[in-house]
Amino acid sequence: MDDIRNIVILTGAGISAESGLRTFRASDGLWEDHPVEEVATPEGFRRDPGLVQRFYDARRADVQAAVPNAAHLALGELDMRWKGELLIVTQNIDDLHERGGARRVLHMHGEALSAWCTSCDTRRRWTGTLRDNPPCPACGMAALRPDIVWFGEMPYRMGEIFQAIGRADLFVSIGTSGAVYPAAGFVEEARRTGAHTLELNLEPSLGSRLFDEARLGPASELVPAFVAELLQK
Ligand code: BV8
Repeated sequence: MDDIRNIVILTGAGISAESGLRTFRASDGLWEDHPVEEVATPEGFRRDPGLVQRFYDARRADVQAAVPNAAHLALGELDMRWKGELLIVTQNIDDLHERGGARRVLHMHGEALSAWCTSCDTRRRWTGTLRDNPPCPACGMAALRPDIVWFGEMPYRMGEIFQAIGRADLFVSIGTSGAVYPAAGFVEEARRTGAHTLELNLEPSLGSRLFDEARLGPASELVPAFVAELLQK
């Protein structure tokens, strides 16, 4: 990994696993016996808004009770010291990257600590619950939903992500199973535009064969070592 200037890092639930936040695979995609696809979809929200609001109220509380682990802290240090371009594209809805010191973070699937008003389209930080349909502080309508990208919805800031990948010399995927698109397709785009591709994961992901290099192990060990390697260059 020589003459690296611009880096894109994709993270998934695995980077927050050691902070105690359950991954999708570990919970074999179920929540209170509901398939995640059922609660994490606009149809699921229309069918049973209370169930979906409770699902995200629980996630919002879990996120606030969790603390960043060594992997988040290492990426925070990288962000503070890296002189070239760096973009951490996370599929996670927790704020552990930010609390770990990272600034250049893009939440492509939204954020647990944000509420979106479907009436006036404003988004704002939200740390409480939504299950009792509180009024939107901006327009007063009881139209707040989790600011989360559900299955079947377009992920956020895709243009920005593809531009960053187009400029990247290094693309690193950390703690994701490569099960969900378009995130799972980013490594192919990175290869197409000539980046070196590296996977750091507990086990091989569905897209492992697409990476130039794969290191297996827990993020709390692999990520600090990777950052130290980069920064000593
Ligand atoms: C869209 C927010 C189109 C919600 C999430 C058929 C084929 C291909 C695609 C599709 C298809 N049918 C439907 C689709 C599209 C669909 C999709 O990909 N479905 C999958 C199931 C096939 N995608 C979408 O719907 C996306 N939108 O396509 O829009 C469109 C076009 C035009 C106009 C409008 C729309 C939107 C997808 C976003 C859904 N929202 N999250 C919430 O969080 O509640 S997805 C959610 O699951 C995550 O965000 C993540 O993206 C995904 C998978 O999670 P991972 O992060 O990878 O976690 P996972 O548990 O799976 O894996 C953890 C990994 O970590 C494992 O590998 C494990 O080994 C490792 N690990 C564990 N512990 C550690 C560790 N690694 C290191 N250290 C450890 N300690």
